Amino acid sequence: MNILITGASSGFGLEATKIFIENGHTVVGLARRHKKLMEIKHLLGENFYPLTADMANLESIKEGIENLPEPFDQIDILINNAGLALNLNPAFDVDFQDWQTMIDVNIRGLSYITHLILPQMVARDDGYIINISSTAGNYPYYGSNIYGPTKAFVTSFSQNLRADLIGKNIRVSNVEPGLCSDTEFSNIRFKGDDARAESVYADVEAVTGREIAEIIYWLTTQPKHVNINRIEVMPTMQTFAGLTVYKKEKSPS
Ligand code: 8X3
Repeated sequence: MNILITGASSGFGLEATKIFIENGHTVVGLARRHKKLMEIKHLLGENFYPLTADMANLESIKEGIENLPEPFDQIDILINNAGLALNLNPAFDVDFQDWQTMIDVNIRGLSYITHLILPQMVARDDGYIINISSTAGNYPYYGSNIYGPTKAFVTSFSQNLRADLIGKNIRVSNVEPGLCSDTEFSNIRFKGDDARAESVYADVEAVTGREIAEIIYWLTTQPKHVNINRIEVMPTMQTFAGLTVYKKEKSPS
């Protein structure tokens, strides 16, 4: 099978790329960083096709997809993995530009690439779309600002794709990871403050990027008539956000 993975240069995307190639498949790896993609190609060989494109730039996605050479142009599985969080501040304390970037990549780019690929799957009556959402789309938490809502969109979009694809041999799964280490997620969220990023995972046994990638691969090994709609994954050391209660300051007696 040929798999298109967005955000293939790191984290879940890179780990999933390796697993699919280890299992004899071909992968089109889409990412912004050309140099990183070339290093991955050097490592993984001719079954990996590097597609340099920016998920925030719809033209670059279109050009890349429309110019895929054979046999990489038939996409059997689309893994919409690219996505990011910026900032851990409350909504009133985040630049609108950060919101815009999250909306552009997590919603606009993801929808656009799906819109480009879906018709070829429908024409073949065969395909699989795996969207990488987040527990942040299920449970609001302080500082998630617009990140969680963009992931709530991804979850809702997966469900609606399932509704629209009834009767077709096209599967859709929504993967909802919680706290995961070995990715650049927090380094990007904190804009290069690596010490702060590291502190998120200190003293916690988080789920690893490889473990999420193995779950993604497992989904694709299920019989074709079996659709795993949603799969939510957290480390045992994480649980749901509590219902926050604000306590008034005690007035001085
Ligand atoms: C990321 C999950 O818990 O780090 O999608 O916000 S969390």
